[in-house]
Amino acid sequence: MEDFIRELECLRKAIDEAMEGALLGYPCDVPLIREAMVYSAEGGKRLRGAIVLSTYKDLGGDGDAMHFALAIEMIQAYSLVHDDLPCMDDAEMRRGRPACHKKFGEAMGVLAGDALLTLAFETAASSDLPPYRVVEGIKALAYGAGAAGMVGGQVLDLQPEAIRRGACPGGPSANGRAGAAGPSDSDSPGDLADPENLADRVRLMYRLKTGRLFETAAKLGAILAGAPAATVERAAEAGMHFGFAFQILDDIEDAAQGGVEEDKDTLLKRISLEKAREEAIMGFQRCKQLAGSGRLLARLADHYLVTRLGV
Ligand code: GRG
Repeated sequence: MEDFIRELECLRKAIDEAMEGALLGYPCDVPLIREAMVYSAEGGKRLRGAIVLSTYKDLGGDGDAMHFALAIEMIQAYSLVHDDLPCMDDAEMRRGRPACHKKFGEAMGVLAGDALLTLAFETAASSDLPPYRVVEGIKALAYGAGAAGMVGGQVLDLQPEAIRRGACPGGPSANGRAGAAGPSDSDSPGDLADPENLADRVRLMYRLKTGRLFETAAKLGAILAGAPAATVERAAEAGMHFGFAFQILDDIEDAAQGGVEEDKDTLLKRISLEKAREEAIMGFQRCKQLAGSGRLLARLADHYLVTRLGV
């Protein structure tokens, strides 16, 4: 466990340094937007970037995948900045300090998020890795961050009432793209009087909102290393299971601190704390199996199982 923590810390530091260099070195004549971007990109655990780098190395990559680690962390930072806005989650604090819009104002929060999102793609496109892999990587990044991924999940998250009433279309199905992290991948709302269908709505939301970016991280490492399609798929599936379990764990910890808002749909509310905990455990365990022992993603899953779920 010690070695793993050290390795994770090493990757975090490398990503932090590269991020600072990328943002401070970016040719931009407007100091305020740079300041808001630097502020928003600081302080994360860099889990997604670390998964890109370690998967790339584990699968035989012998170049530098840092541009993609930065890109996914820029997307992560943008998503948190926008998620904190008053029109979304309306959160005051992020990463232990005032959220971007609290420090710089709401308009700057929108713009800092926009600038981080666009810079992510410019950064990925500047990678020195083989161009066809870079293009595939950029496609994977866009897919994971957009309507079929994080943005779609955020829409479901914002519409719990509509989902309950059946007014919201089922949303994009994760079917076949990443493997089911929950029991059903249906993209039809089904009978919304049935609690299991409501639970499936939440599972879909978790897969898209949180699972998809972890899926993308592992997938990117594999694509950039030139792994065969089946290996890319397996890495993606491991990442999806990790992200799904990670989101449930976050909900469990929020609930323990009394931090769950009334109008937020969570798996805990739909199927009970104990059953949700079981799904988180299954998700991390499945991730371990798929990622393979010794891999950073498997050790990360193990770390959460042991330290946060007491398994
Ligand atoms: C605004 C398009 C858009 C999307 C936002 C993922 C998301 C979608 C919002 C985050 C909401 C949230 C706090 C979910 C809980 C689980 C989670 C993804 C936490 C943040 O990830 P960490 O813990 O964060 O890896 P750091 O700060 O370490 O990067």
